[in-house]
Amino acid sequence: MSTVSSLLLPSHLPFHKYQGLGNDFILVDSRQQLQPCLTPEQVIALCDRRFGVGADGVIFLLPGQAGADFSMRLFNSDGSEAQMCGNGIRCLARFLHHLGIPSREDGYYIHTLAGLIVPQVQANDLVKVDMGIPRLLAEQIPTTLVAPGQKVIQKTLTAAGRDWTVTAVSMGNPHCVTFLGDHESLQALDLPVVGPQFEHHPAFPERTNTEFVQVLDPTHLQMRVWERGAGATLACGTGACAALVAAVLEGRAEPEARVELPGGSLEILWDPDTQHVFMTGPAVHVFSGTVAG
Ligand code: ZDP
Repeated sequence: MSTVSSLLLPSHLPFHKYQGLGNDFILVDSRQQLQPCLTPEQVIALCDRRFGVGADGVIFLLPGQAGADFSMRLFNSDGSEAQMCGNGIRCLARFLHHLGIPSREDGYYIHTLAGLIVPQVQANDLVKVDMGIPRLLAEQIPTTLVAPGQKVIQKTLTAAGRDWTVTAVSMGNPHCVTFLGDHESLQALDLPVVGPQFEHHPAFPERTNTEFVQVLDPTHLQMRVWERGAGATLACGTGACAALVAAVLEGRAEPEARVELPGGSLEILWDPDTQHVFMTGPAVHVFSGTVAG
């Protein structure tokens, strides 16, 4: 990322830093406002790890709408907005819990650009999230890899000078999942070179998050992620859900599995009865502060 001026930092802004498996966020309490109070340039400046606070993204807590109690908006460290954020919504639930705000019986009802998401705070820093039903049709991803109305399951994508077999899943935001063969190494993958070629591939008009996955056994996956708008992060909640859904669709995994990411593990369940995906993992408050004036 190019150098940003600290002049763009929003003076006197109170914020709360949270992380889920090392995927870190600056949380801004905007319950008194209707819109996010920062420009994309200010988001980029805040997320800068040397000139700013440092984070993978900025999350705004906003008033509820469409029957939900609160709303969440998330901006990536490049200033672009994402529809959903799995690790981020666990952090948001923990923040609401810290504020002493009681949830409904099954969790906090949070409106996102991906619809209603319901995180429930549990013991030991854990939060379990009803992530809703994954969307699989080409126009829902969106992707042009196949015709509208069709699913992208084990289709060929050419990137970084070779063919990859990919499955695409929307968890509200786009994901492109590739399983490595038994003799390929996740560690040897040159993510900073390969990742951007997936992210900006012309077959994904809104860009895409990209997961490279190794199946250790049907209940244990390992993955690395290249995130749209944030690059290589230590974890991606929506990405772990997409990886499990893709593994089930390809007959590689059980509907319930542990997904291991560089920052730690998430438990993912794709409930065969309701089709909803449930994600359980930690969310931790790191510090709160105010941007200098
Ligand atoms: O869709 C996107 O642009 C993602 N980069 C959003 C962030 C996803 C996240 N890492 C997650 O945990 O789902 C926060």
